[in-house]
Amino acid sequence: MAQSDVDVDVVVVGAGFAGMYLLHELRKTGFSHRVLEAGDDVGGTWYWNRYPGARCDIATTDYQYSWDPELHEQWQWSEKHAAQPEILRYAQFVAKKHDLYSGIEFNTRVDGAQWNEVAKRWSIHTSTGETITCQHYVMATGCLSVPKEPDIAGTEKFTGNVYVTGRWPHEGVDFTGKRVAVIGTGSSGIQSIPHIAEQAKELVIFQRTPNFSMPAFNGPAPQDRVERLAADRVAYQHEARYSGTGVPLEDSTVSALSVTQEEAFAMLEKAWQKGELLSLGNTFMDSAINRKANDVVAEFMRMKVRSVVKDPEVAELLSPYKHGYGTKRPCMDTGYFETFNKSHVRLVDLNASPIRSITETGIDFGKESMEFDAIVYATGFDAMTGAIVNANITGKNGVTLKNKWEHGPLTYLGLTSVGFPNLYMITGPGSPSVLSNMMVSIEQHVDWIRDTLVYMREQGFETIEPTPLAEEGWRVHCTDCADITIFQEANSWYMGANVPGKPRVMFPYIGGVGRYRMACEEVVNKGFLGFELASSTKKQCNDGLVREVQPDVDMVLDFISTLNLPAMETMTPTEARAFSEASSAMRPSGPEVGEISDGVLPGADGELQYRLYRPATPGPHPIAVYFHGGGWVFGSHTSDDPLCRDLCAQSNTLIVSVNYRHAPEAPFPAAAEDGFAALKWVHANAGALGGIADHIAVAGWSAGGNVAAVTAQMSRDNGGPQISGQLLLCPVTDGSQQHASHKENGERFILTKSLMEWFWNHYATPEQRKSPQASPLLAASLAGLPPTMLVTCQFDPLRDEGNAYARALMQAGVKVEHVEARGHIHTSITMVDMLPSGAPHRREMARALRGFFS
Ligand code: N01
Repeated sequence: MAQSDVDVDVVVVGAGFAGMYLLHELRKTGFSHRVLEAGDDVGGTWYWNRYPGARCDIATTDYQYSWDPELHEQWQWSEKHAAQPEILRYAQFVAKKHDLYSGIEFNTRVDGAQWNEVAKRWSIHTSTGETITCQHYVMATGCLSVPKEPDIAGTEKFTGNVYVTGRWPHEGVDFTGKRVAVIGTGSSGIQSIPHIAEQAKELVIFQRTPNFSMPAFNGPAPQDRVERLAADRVAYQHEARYSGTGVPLEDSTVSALSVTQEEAFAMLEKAWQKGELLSLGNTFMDSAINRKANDVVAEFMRMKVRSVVKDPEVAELLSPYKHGYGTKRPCMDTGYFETFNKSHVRLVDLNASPIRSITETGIDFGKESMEFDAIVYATGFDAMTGAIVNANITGKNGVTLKNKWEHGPLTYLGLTSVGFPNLYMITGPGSPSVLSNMMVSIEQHVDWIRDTLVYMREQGFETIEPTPLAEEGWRVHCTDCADITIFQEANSWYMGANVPGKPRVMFPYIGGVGRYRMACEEVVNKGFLGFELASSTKKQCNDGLVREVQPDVDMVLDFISTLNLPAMETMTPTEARAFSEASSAMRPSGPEVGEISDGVLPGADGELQYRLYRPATPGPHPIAVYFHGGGWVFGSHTSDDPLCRDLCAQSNTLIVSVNYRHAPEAPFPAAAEDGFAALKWVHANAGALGGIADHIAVAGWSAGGNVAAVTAQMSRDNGGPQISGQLLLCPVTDGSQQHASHKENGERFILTKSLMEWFWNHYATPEQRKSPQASPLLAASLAGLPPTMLVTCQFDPLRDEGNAYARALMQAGVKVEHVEARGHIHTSITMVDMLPSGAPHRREMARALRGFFS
């Protein structure tokens, strides 16, 4: 270890809002510390970003500290969206009030840090030549603090004035009478361009990607927020902390696809008039997850551009088409689009006329060369990871964070990383950070770090480090969250796409501030789940995963739990049927298919209704005889309508959904016998139905999966009809209900252990359940059954009996494709157009169905 000049409990890098608050908390809790800051004042991002027009996009009611209630009385904001000088003054005011200046070393950079595994301490090397050792090392370096190197040829040649928005001269810049080029139209460009245009003689804006921007309508803070805050500050802040973005907003429950464009635009206009960054994205529940829903918002925004910009060609160039609204950080402006109506302002579309080179005197682009007195680079940042990996951090076994993160940042909770004990990142990658009100996220991280340090001190632990399992689980969860959105379609800095060579992953956590906070709380409440805490004499490690259920499924479960619905097993079958029908009526209908028609077919004991879903393509088509879910007690030929449509549309298969008889009126073996009767009838009438008789499969979900599996066995045992495959989604296969998943997943996941018991009690006696026609897993032999696609869900009570059936089929020589749907529950894959995470599995099911007939 390098010779240490001083040893402290904690070293903090950065004196922005995160470092300042942490310093305050370290003093309060009595940890020795050093706080190092590269700049010569507090303020972080607001210290560096002094370009004209720089403002915060989050309203001042929300973008302020909550930890010192006196501040709210002592500091009055002048505007709804404060400008950079005022925010910097606020930071200075807080620093003076709490005597923070005395605890910060300015003009001090950190050159590198190494973990010493023997001493269990970090060695920090500073630009002042000092080496500090410490137990805990905190990077409070901000998410957008390292400007991106301009990746444009010839930048070094220009002899005029060069400015970078993120490193603006403190004394300001006067562009009066100057020919100015601005490269970049993100938030920094969009905010600064109107101001530069006011002074410059000539202004040329080089745009690679147009951005969505709305006017800030700056003025006094919004009255409704001011009043809510004044009425009950604590409640307001609590709401912010558990909200989606760190700003109290009611989540929309309206789908953009459920209203006409006129209605949608009226709703968006209302949001627009508010002049709040999050209002437009929050108008519809699905604009972040559904491309078509997003298009509604995007078109509204383009309409707004057209209404301001007089030249239609320029308006078109300023209108984003290639990325969805919100998938790149949307902007707030004051007069941005109006600027393009000025005669001395020109827009250059870099897609049509790329920059060939910066020259000594200007810029060569397309077929032109232009001379400039100044070039402004508003080209963005090496976001989220730049400041951390550039700090030369070396953890255990000489591994650097830069190397470890070569293919994307790996963190647990965005706070810590395996191999780097006692290293903490405030608003690091994998935390909501830039997708949230930073003040709320900063405070949460500082509180978490403070409480963890106090806990370790009280318990006598020297080190804390996440486990590989927990870190990988968090990576998977972050990816799951991103996968259900359309964010990954955009070449945004959220995805690392703005920096050449940076891995393309979603850097911030997109699951929401409140859900993230609950995950952090859960980790702590479960004895630091996924962390190893250790000292020379003891160790504590409750290894595990904090978020395993798919994020959209989790949201639905949370929503359902707020409804306090009665348990179905407390109802009579008639009540349960009515309840089930009423719930189904609220679902999205599923995709269009060629034709839907209803009919009747002869069952084992009387007529059965069926619904036929025909693909839009010319027939004849292969056929799947489908059996619905509902525990043999409820459901019908129409109750799995969205799933049947989806299967039909995606697999190009004719689906015949059969309404078999239900228990308790028609108990075992009625459903099984009806299943087999329906199969025989469909086979005999395949041609008339528009299908192909020797291309028939059976399919079903839940109890319907049971009926399908039993039907396949009956056709094998009774000389046909020959079937090409069976598609079983979460099937009931074993009436013993002794599998571990019944207990493990017996509560909270919609299908409960007790509901499953209720179903069985209505359908079959304990003795009858031993029959393979009730429990297909118990068949003497499974040999000779058709190729099978079997899907089981991780959080389904029926998971293990489905898994057992898949294994048994394989052992019997049946060709089986078994999908174990991670993070899913019994019902989630059937929830078409509601739960995006189920879509890939439905695609797999449709592919398998097609495959049965090839
Ligand atoms: O950076 P950006 P920013 N040739 O990356 C273009 C926060 N912020 O500094 O989109 C030509 O968004 C690039 O084009 P493209 C906020 O979170 C907040 O403006 O990559 N052009 C883009 O147009 C924000 O999102 C506030 O195709 C090049 C622009 O430069 C984040 O900081 C204020 C190029 C960069 O936009 C970053 O904003 C300001 C090249 N080689 C910032 N390279 C407030 O709260 C890049 N571009 C108000």
